Amino acid sequence: SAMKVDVGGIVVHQEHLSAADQVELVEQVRRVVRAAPLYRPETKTGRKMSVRMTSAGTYGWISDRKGYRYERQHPNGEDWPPMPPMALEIWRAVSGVARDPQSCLINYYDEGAKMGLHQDRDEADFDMPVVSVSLGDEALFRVGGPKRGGKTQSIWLKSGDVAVIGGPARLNFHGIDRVRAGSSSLLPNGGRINLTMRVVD
Ligand code: MD3
Ligand code: FE
Repeated sequence: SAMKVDVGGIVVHQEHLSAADQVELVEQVRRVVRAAPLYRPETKTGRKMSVRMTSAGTYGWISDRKGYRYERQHPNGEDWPPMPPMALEIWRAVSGVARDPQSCLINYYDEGAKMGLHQDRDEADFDMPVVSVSLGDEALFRVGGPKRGGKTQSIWLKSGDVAVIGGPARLNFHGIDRVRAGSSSLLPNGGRINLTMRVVD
């Protein structure tokens, strides 16, 4: 089984997915993206995020001029497609909880995309963990404590890594500083995909 490392209370299962499993999961993600296209969410202030997003499952995370929240439909008005079966399988293997996730957020980072330090607080029950799967180019992930401005630690997340965020780390600030373009050949057009599974309500 994979090597586990702890970074700021987040358990990263390095190389959790074999090369063949990564290819299969990317195919399942492509099926979602064909039905629910990636788009760049707007923030309240009208700026577009650099990360492209879509979702699968009962709920998707969205942001627009009204703010951010979970919704049952893509901004195009259609229900989100079913969660990729392999994503659900990964959750069941590593989450440590009996409930299944209700949302799988799909983030796509091209060269230059990043995600500023933030907390994930849009879910009802912070006792429920978050499970994240990295595919494609490596990304410099940063995690701090539960207050903005504290010390942070960084780790390069690589294709096939699975991170489990639970317990006290669940409300820690975190973000993606940058993506190392060309570091993986998994995605034909390069870039990075991150899947984030959550229980929402
Ligand atoms: C640490 N995504 O979608 S996943 C997000 O790589 C998000 O796309 C990043 O942060 C990405 O909200 C990081 C790993 C992750 C997810 C949730 C966390 C780390 C976390 C919640 C609390 C602390
Ligand atoms: Fe987050």
